Amino acid sequence: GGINVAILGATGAVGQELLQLLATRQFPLKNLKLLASPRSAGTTINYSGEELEVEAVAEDSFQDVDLVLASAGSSTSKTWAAKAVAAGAVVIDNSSAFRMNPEVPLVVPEINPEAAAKHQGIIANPNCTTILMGVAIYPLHQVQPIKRVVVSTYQSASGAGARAMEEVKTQSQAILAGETPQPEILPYPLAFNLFPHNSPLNEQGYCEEEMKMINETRKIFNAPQLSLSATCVRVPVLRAHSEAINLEFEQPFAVQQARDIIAQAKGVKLVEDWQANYFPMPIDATGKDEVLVGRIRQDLSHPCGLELWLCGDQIRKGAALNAIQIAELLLQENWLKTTNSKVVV
Ligand code: A2P
Ligand code: 11C
Repeated sequence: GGINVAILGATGAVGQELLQLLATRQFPLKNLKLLASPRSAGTTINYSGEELEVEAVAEDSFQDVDLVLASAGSSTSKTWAAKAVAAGAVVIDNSSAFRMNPEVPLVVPEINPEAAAKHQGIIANPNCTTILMGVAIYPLHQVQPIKRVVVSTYQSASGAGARAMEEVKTQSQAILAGETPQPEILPYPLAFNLFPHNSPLNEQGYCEEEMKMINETRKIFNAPQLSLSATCVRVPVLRAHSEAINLEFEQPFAVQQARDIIAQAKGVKLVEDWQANYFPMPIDATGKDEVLVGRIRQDLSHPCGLELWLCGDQIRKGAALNAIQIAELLLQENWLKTTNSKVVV
């Protein structure tokens, strides 16, 4: 039994997490292929006690591969996803390359598992900040439709990749040693600093990361009219993003009811100790599957508003875990086979 899996971007931050999850979740794996850029070809990665060699992705990489877990950036996905599908594989893609393509399902298993059934070879994994917000607010949205979302993010270095995480550490050490290091991976110094997310800006002044939160949430919730606004900020945290979220409903939403819903919802964990003033923190969310949610309170400025705070492991539920959960869903529902032979893109 088991299926043949290839990880495209195996040497990256998300790729490494995918490997860990495959090893620990009893994933029905027959054969595992590790793919990355030519830079990594020939290096080895330990998987469950076995040294596996990394290969440079190439035309023949997807022969006999059932499932590709891609996390090597959007240009790499654009180059290789269609080739993998043509070779008979299903691709779960972590990049932004196909997310807004109407023919590509954009899936968070806790929210819209049924969307995965209609795939034509590619399923997109949403942006990390979008996934974390989605699993936290969708259970509330199901009870009473959300009218408007205003979110501010505090995004860790991991969202910019393994090298950015390393840069924050070396930069911190250099600054503590009295030096003024030049940033190389990130655009500005992140140690002892923060900056608005540096993805490209549109004419209205929103960056790509903010627009992803807006457009992807609408698609996942199947709520094209939902009003959202976002401000995304990079902070000197290693891994685990935080978000301050303001929700407006049509009618007042009782705080205690919201707490009860969050306490029971899948994929989230209510973390609140009002006496101790203890709420979710990135260090507590790191390495956890659940998105930690707390500080749920009435918005003092609006009778139909709620405020909440969350932290979630960006690499795990924000990326690798969500992708693995999609794969598990495909296996469980027998949706791995492409029902429609048309290849998108
Ligand atoms: P490599 O290590 O060979 O550069 P991160 O998001 O942590 O920066 O990781 C990015 C991942 O994407 C790495 O595994 C990286 O491989 C891979 N990658 C980047 N560019 C390419 C490419 N052109 N072809 C294949 N894999 C790529
Ligand atoms: C960040 N979430 O923290 C971003 C990076 O659309 O998958 C991932 C971009 C994406 O910077």
